[in-house]
Amino acid sequence: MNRILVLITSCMFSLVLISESYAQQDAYLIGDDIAVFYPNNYNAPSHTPSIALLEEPTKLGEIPDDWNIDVHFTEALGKRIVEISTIGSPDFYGTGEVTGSLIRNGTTRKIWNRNSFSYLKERGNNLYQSHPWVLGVRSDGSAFGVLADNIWKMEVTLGETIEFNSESEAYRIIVIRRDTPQEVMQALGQLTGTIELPPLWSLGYQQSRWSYYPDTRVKEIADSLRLKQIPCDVIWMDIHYMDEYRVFTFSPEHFPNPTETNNYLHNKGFKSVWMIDPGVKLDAGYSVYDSGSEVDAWVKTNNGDDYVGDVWAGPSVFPDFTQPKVTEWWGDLYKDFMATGIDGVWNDMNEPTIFSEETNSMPLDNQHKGGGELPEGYHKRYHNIYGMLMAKASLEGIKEVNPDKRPFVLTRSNHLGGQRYAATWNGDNASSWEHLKMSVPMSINLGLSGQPFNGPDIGGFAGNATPELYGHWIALGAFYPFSRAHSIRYSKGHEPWSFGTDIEDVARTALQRRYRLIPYLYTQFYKASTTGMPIMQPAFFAEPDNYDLRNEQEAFLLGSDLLIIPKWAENVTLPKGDWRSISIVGEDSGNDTYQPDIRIRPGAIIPLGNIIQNTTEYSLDTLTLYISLSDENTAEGSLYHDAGEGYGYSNGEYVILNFTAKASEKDVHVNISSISGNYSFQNSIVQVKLITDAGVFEAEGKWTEEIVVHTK
Ligand code: MIG
Repeated sequence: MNRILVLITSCMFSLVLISESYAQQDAYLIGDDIAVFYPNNYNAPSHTPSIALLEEPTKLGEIPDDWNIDVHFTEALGKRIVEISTIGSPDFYGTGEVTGSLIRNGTTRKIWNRNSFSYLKERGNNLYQSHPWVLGVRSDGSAFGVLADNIWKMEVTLGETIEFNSESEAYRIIVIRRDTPQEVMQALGQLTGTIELPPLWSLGYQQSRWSYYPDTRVKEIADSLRLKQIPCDVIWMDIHYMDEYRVFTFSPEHFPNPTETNNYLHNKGFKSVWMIDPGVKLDAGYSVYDSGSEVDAWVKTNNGDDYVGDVWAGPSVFPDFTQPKVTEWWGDLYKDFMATGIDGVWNDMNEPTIFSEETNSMPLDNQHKGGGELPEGYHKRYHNIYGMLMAKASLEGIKEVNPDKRPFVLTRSNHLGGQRYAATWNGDNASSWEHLKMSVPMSINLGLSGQPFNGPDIGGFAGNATPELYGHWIALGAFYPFSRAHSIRYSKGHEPWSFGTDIEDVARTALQRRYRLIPYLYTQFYKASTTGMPIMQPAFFAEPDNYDLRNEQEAFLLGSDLLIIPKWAENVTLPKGDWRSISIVGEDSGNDTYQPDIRIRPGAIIPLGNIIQNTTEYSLDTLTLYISLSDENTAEGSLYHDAGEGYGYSNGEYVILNFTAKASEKDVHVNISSISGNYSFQNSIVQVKLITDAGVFEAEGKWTEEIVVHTK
């Protein structure tokens, strides 16, 4: 009776008023200055368990009196709207994988996973991933984060206020308040999880194209990299390795012996990553189709039939990853697959993309059965997390096959929190200057949305790069957290030698720089995995209260201690202080056409290793410390080190070295101030390079002793 009354009144209301305002049902603290806001018509079963959050929030206290971020729930035209108003005029960031400029103010972004070749759909406002998340930074550098805990299609508009709207049932909002943007990122990491510490090899340079085949071509690429002494860790296998695009199979013609191919790569210090798409060819007699049908694995149409859509393999069916029995079956498929010596998995097309549909994806009334924690629901509800659930199922399968190895999954589609399962790349960009330049704010905003392990296709995917463009792209690409060159089929390949010997030299130098920086880079990955801190950071992280840095989107920070300034940058604003240029492989970036300028933060100590050809050669036997003193004549830095593989680190088999440097009148004294962990490592020499205005001063010593650099 009551319900009918409410229905009638709310119908009348929406007819008369169009917009209806909801009071908050409840709001309370769920962490230190982290609050949750519920609309009064919140219906928990339609939104829980949360997909983005690690755990269901619990009440820890009341909203404090000085709370200054208002959350207002309304409804209009069948959409549930939330307006979040904040004091000051904050700059907005985040919102996931986005085109356009670093600052998101004045934009509307559709939160709906979608294949977008060359970022052409909706003028680039709608890409492969969904992150209902906004970071706000006020003029004084104080910051906040807003998370809409909803997996449905949404829009976020960033104007005077932050406004989310969705056709879903009303959803809750979580707000984080902090003194700095860095602290907001850490809080996001606590709420939604962080990346797992990846295998060291995944930090290396990676070579891909659509596709290297047959297997002899793969070996040729690997041989050329070694012959030409271009550092590289990974070769990628795109869809042509499969038997007529059947996932989990190998082409008898082109890859008759994948184990032998993987062995060949391993013997030369390479790892291999192979693609797996979600679509399974509808083909009785094909073992994956048969075993999936046996567990009734497929997403259903509204009539309850298996849904069939066209992808590479032709008419195909799609696993329903909301069902535990399906993820288990899917995970098991990796057993034989990984047994061939495959090191990592690339999940593509998982928006999901379907060629035969006008929408390019599944009908919204397709049915997912759920099970375990997830309720049954239409595709409309689960669309945005289809890719995330696939990546999770892949990850779990791989971990079960190789419990002692760190997994590596790359996924094209994902959702807020999905950094827990997979790294990502920025989809099908184009070989254009615009896309090279845009890759910087894109990657930064993905990092500011909780996904630090990302990078675009180096060289650009669609179209053909010119030698100049490729040269600039690989020179910069050495500094993306995920550093992989890739290219569309029939295009000019993006191998370092594809554009002549001059550009080959550019690529070699660029990648040598990356490999020398691995001790520093790995330390940043360690921090990302333990704190949620992005790896590629906006320049304003150096000085959150310096308003001039807020839209710096050409130069960026790699970790907190290195500033990377692309050669094509036209208009950079740098943080205050004497960020000095460093040369690390003999390059002279000041006079180089391609290599970005690398600047070291005053007060930082950066650990570097040797130039190596791949991470199997990695060691700390020779360690170099680049030091630049602060105005107080001190510096500090740290280094994380472990076996680079496996889980020994979770049992204390790691070391963290903390370095300090302090100037006396004539000398600078460099020490290891503290060590934690008990991983034992070889080190015969530590070289110190003190970067000053008067030049570079050098010294050598042992890591167990103080090293003194004479400066006079
Ligand atoms: O319809 O597997 O984004 O990296 O090379 C294209 C072929 C399917 C899209 C991916 C791209 C990959 C390509 N895939």
